[in-house]
Amino acid sequence: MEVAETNVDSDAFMFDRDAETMPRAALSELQSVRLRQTLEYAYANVAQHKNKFDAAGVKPADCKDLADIERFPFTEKGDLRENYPFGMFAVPRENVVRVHASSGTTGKPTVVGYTRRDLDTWADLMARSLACAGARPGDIIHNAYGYGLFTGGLGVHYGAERLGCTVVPMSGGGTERQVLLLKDFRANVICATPSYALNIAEVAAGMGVELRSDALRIGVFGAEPWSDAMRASLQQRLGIKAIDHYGLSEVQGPGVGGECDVAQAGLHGWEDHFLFEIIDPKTLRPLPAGDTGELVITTLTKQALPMIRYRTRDITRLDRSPCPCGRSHVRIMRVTGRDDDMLIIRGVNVYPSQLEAVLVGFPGLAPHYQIVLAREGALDAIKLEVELAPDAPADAEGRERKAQDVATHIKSLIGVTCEIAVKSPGEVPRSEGKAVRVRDLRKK
Ligand code: DLL
Repeated sequence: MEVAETNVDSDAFMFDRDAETMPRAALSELQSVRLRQTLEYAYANVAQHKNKFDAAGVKPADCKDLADIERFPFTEKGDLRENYPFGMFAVPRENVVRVHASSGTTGKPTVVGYTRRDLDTWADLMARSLACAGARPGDIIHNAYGYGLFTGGLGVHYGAERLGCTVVPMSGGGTERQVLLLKDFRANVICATPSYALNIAEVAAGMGVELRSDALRIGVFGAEPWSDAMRASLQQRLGIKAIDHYGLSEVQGPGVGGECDVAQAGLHGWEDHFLFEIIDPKTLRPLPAGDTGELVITTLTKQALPMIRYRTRDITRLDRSPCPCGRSHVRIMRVTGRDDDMLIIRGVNVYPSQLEAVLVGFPGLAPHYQIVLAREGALDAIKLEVELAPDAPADAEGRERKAQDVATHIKSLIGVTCEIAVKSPGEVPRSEGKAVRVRDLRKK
């Protein structure tokens, strides 16, 4: 009986109504109270925050309303590195019941920690995000985010359990097995990076397995930038609604913001637990409402690792217009990339996801690509490796034509001139987690 009851597709599971539809004024009031508490808590318990507040000449009591946040100093990845591994925890290490870490391409990893209450909040927010994406209690959730130090696997896992779903804890890799279990278990929801989901779809096609079914409805994709072209491709190949999902380990992991299945247009950032700002990454000043810039996040309820004005480096804008789903929380628009991922190709600023928007769905090309940076003499050279679709003409003439065609489109749509290398099917590396979009061969 119980199962039947929790399976009912009722509104009760779609919203944590009180929290998700809270009127704006009440939400701002809640944020003000929690912000003030967080500033006081961080100042009293984390030496790094205290020292930075003191150096900037501000005290927690100077925060009278939300706009005063701009008087407080930023926190950056470097602060975590300097205090490696546990130096920014606001609670005794014994009260930290879990750590995660990001590998970090250079230097030491960044380590993050959670108290029991932090894990509880995380599971709640992840469950909220999954429900917002259209998942329901009783659904089978195939979780192909990596388990381990990466926050994706365990973060999604506990949220799915909290929602009352059946979790299949796959992690990344073993792609043929992923295909078999997706099919045999009749998963309703697939969670993965978009690039890995594409890999799974392609391997399924190669195995002759049809993943589109009346069971599989939703993909919850995030942890890397992706384009609307990629969304269209995933929706078509898997027969699902592809929903964007955002988070980062320094402020929690997944569950910071999630798209709704109603609008599929921007990620509802959970403002009862986070304060979102957009700054100009050069002047570090807040930008006018709606402008595009760097997302900065302050945690409002974290115990183990409160974060004050964390500079995410993610480039986006905030949309406060009402969403047709009825949720009152701000929408973080699609993150196009990180300011440190921006390429400067012959003087033009380009994010890999802009190139992706041209390449995915391009006639005769498979949706895989890599950008190779090399040094030619004193100049940086950029080569774009694209891959032929299995049925496209693969002779020298066909490749040359395709290269010219791609170069022309990129020039006219993005305004940059790129050298194009046309690879054979399967030659561009596939992802099992976060895709490596840029291969940097330049000598340091
Ligand atoms: O990637 C957490 C996560 C797991 C998010 C599963 C979504 C799903 P980190 O490894 O710390 O945490 O990487 C965070 O990934 O600052 C962005 O640059 C990027 N990112 C995450 N989600 C998106 C997204 C997890 N939906 C960094 N779109 C962030 C674009 C994203 N970029």
